[in-house]
Amino acid sequence: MSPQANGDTGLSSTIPNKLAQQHEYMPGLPPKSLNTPVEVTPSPEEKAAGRFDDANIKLFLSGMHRDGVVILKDMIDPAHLDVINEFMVEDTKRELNKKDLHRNFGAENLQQGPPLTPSKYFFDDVYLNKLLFHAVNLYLGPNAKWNMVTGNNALPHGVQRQPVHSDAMCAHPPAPFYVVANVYTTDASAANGSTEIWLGTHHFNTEAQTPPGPHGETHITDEYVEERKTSLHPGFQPTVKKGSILFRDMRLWHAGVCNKSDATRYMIALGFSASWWHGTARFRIPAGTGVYERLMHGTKNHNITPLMVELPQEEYEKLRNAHDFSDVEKMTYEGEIF
Ligand SMILES: O=C(O)CCC(=O)C(=O)O
Repeated sequence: MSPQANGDTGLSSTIPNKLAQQHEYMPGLPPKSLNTPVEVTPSPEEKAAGRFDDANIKLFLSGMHRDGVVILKDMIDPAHLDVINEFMVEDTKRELNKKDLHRNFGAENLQQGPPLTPSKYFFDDVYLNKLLFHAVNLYLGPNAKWNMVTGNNALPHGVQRQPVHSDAMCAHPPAPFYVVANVYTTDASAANGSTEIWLGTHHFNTEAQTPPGPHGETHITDEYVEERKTSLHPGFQPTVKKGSILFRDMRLWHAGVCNKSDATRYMIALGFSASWWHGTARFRIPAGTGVYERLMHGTKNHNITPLMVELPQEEYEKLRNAHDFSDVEKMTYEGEIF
């Protein structure tokens, strides 16, 4: 393969040869210089078994360790996401009527949890996706804890973007300890505000972050952002088809950017922690609705432990769109030393 075909121009002649060899060894792994995330597409057999095969495991882990993010393609029935999206469009109208509505980082970005009830909104391929659970265990190790269910809404006609930030706003080990599975309920791209991501930045820690603000929030310092912008790996907005999952290491730099389209861009976020990470988060579910039983049953034998707090339905509904994680949904921010 020529260096041009491999996307690696401007390098010494021996390096493209090495990259070509690497590409033959793992065809699905785009050269690092392309600044493109790995896409892993499960076969019908892998979907039926709920397990990735060895070739896809190799590709997935290579992408995650190199880039900190991978797109898991065609994991969810798009028709299920249409149903959730329809709910979220109506939910957004209700949210926008609220006084003092919180906007994440001051941008046109709302925290909104997806509906878990009534059961017509609870889809197994969204919340109990065996391939997703397999990916979580491959990356975080066995017995991962599932402790976050939330979502982000990039409102139409956005004009204010978020600062580049990492959700791992604490001193953490230089190892995978938390992942977020982002599920867009529509096709997502630069046209409608897909999340800006910065490949390879999961290797940074607090040295790249501003001191914590009043709620513990930090962002990436201008100095680090500017330097990265001029590197081969600036931030960009990926194209993610409805039904695919953007699987990212929590340490990855990213930002909610403007949705310039006319329609809401909604994205579910499911968060999983390594079993050895002592976060105290739990996600809220409505009590007495069967959601608890369904989640316990659906995660059994999949090495995933859901950590939940059951709330009376009314209270749950009030808190579904809570934006702060300072209470039970607090994720990992407290850090830990042991
Ligand atoms: O909605 C998005 O695209 C990302 C939002 C985000 O990163 C945040 O609110 O912290």
